[in-house]
Amino acid sequence: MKTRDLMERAKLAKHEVSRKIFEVMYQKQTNLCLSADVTNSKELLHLAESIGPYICVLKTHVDIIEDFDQSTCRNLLNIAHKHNFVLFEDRKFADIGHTVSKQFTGGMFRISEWADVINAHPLPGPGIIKELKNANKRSGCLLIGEMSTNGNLITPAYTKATLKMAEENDDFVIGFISTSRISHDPHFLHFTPGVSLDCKGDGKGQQYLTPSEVVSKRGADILIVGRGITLAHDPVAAAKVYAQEGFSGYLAAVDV
Ligand code: UP6
Repeated sequence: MKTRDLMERAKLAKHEVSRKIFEVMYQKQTNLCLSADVTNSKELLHLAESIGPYICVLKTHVDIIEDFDQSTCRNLLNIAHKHNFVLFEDRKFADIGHTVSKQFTGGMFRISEWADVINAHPLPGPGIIKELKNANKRSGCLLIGEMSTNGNLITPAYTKATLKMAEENDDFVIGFISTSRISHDPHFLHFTPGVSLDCKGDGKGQQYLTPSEVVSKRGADILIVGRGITLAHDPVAAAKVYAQEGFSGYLAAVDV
């Protein structure tokens, strides 16, 4: 990677959303993405409000929220605006183009109306990207090039093909979900899940590395932390620790 300077990377960004993420990372000095995997709107909004000051991105799984509706959505957008972070819906689209475009724009969640960032498995081929892009170019898309889970079927060749697909669609693909740096181009963002200071795994396939391992050694730009924060005795204090460790790791990291 040629540069880790965030404002330099903001200038190189090819999509409005990646530019905004680099700017927010710089303004708030944080590379923490909170994975707010809670099951009701009240808890989601409480996490967004209390952890909001320490994050650049808030990641949701809206389909696990029992009472998600338009008011949840409006409140979440207001909090995101107030605390200056972007919203990432971790829907992991993985179907034929025709289906994903309906899942993205319609149904109960109307993801395209509020999500700044979405993600997709490249498995179905380029049609998935084309149709998501046709449905709504305003959101930026992360391609899942690697996973954090034990025994996942992704191979180096698959990851390489993911990179090629991203490069061919870099007006819409803003980066990757990955556990290592898979592109050396500074305009792409790497989001890394499977981050915990306390655990090595969750007994359900998840594997954890520490913030410094993912940022300094693996070259992540943004660390995704869920239960390490949400299940902590004091989630705000935990978020501050992850944010501090993550960002100091980013600044100290050598180019990889
Ligand atoms: N996630 C992973 N690994 C991946 C891709 N996505 O853990 O390879 C997502 C999960 C969850 C979050 O869906 O929302 O990141 C990790 O949560 P955790 O920190 O509580 O394990």
